[in-house]
Formats: sequence, C-alpha cells, structure tokens
Amino acid sequence: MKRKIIVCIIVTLVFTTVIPILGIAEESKNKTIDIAMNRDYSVSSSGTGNSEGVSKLNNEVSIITVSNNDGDFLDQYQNSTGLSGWNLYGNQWIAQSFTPSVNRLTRVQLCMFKGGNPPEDAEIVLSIRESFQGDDLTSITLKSDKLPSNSSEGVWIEFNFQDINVTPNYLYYMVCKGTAGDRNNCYDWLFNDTNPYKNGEAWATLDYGQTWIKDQNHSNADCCFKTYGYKNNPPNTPTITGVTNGTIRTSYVYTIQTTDPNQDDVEYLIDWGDNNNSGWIGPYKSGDFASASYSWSPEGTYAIKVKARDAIGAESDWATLIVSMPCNTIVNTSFMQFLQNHPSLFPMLQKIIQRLGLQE
Ligand SMILES: [Ca+2]
Ligand SMILES: [Ca+2]
Ligand SMILES: [Ca+2]
Repeated sequence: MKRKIIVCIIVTLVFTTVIPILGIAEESKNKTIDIAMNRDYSVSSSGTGNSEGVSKLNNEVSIITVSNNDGDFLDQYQNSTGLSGWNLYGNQWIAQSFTPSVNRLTRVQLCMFKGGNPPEDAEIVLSIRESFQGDDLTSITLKSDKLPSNSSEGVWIEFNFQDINVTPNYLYYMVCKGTAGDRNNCYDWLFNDTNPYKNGEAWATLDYGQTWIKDQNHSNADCCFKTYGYKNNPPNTPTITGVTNGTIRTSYVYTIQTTDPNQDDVEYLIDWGDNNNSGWIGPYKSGDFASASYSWSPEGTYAIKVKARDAIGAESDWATLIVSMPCNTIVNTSFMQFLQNHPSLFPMLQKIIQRLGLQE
C-alpha cells in the first residue's frame, strides 16, 4: 500500500512538473513566434504582456572565439538566447538596434535556427541602417548553404558585409529579412525577453519595413547578436618640404609624407594658397613619399596647405608651409626707385615692368 502511494506520488510529480516543462521547451522551440498572426501591437508598448508559450529558460551560448581576421574585435553583443525566435519571411522583417563604441563596423553574427523546412532558395538579407526607413549603409545576402541546416538548433551565423563607418555612441539598426518560406518553414532569429542588452531593442515590421512595431508580448526582447569592428584613426598630420624662397613662374617640387595609425593607404590634397588645389592625389602607402610641383604668379607670400585622408575617408589636420615668391631680382632696386620717381621717363620700359609685376 505504502509503495503504491509512493509510486502514485512519483508518477503525479513527473506528469505535473517534468513533462510540462519539457513540453513548453519543446513546443516553443519548434513553434516560432509569428507576430503577424495572433498579437495586438502598439508602437510603444508598455508592460511585458503575456508570456504564454515562451520559455523563461535562458540558454547562454558562449561567445565564439574572435578570429580577428579583419583586425577587428567583438564590440556589442547580446548572447543569451531564449528558446524562441521570430520568423524571417515575407512581409515580416525583424530589427535590432545597437550602439557601437567603434567607428568602423566590419561584420555581425546572429544566432538563428531553422524552423521546419525552408525552401532551398530561401535567403536571409541583413542590412545596417541609421534609421528604420533609411538607406542600407551596407548589406549582405546569405544563401541557405550558409544558414543553419539542423532544425531547432541555435547557430551563430556570420554576416560579413562591406565594412562601414559608424559614429560611436549613436543608435544603428540591423535589419533582417527572409526572401522565401512560410510560417512553419523559415529561418528564425532567436531573442531573449528580459532586456539583456541595454543599448538597443528588438523591433518588427509586418509591411516590408513601412511601419515598425513592438511585439507586445515580448516588448523587452533583444535579439541575439554580436557586432565586430575597430577604431579607425585618421592619418597623422603630413609634413611638407621644399623651397620656401623662390621666384615666380618657376616650378618647384614639394615632398609630402605621412603615416596612418592603421597602416591604411593615404591620399593628399594640396592647397597652393592661390585658390588652386591639386585635387586628391594618390593613393600612397602609409609612410611613402609623394611629390607635386607648382609655380606661382604674381609675386607674393603663399601658404601651402596639405592634408591627408585614409582609404576609409578619415582626414588629418592641415599642415602649412609658407613660401615667398618675390620677383626675379634682375632689376636693381635703386634703378626701380629711379623709375618710380620719374614716371614719364622710358614709358615703354615702365609698362613692361608693371606688366611683369616687378614694381610695387
Ligand atoms: Ca567586413
Ligand atoms: Ca534592450
Ligand atoms: Ca586609418
């Protein structure tokens, strides 16, 4: 009798605790939350809403080793997954905002899983934007061979786009969409409900990006993501050397050089001080010498200014070199004085001297 009661208690416990927990986990993992179907939305939803069908279990996926292949490093991340993901197909796109601390963004990784059997040609498009409706700053499309292959298993997927400049401490959006599939057969982006990332949040659109909303039932969610980048520094202020006292209408060569802290190639812009400039010349390797020649007229003192920019577009400060280009000193000063004092003498010579700019 006693044994029967114990067995009864054990069986009851198993059915009331263990199995439902497994059931929820299993169900929510397979059941991708389709925010298009059953929810009401508001743009600024308050409260956490109903958590039915969503497991509260967090699955900390360890940060993968940084390969450092682009000289970059892990910047922003949210790597605690819930057991649910948002569908990526059709009119439903998902976005996660983030605040970089770097000024050069190289790639992102998203934790995704395969729900059901997405079509062979289903692709995922990831883009980075400054605002929801803004243009893509960069974008990359991954085909199914780069996407998760096993159903319901969270995998970190790398989106290595063309690097872009970003402003540190400004909000950006990674926008993710799927090109094919349906509610039960598409790729999903895992998220966590508990606001694990403080410098951004998850958003959704159901009309191809026209209006962006919060899933009211997961209003504090953050998608699982990692961003990589580095700090780009502008080239150092260049040096410019060459003749500083010369004569007009004579060409002089000036040598310019700088280095870039990131070893980027550099270009130079030379302002010759007479409203003419060289346009951007180069590129040159960091540390290599560049040269340019120029002649001035009329006589005067000119401030040559030169600045460098790296391959990423970051510009150095201006460097300045003052040059004096007096007249050709073939004319004896006392003779000039004599001419100035007797303007009616040698009228032809007076005219020539004025034309040449040799007289004050
Ligand atoms: Ca890249
Ligand atoms: Ca957040
Ligand atoms: Ca640089």
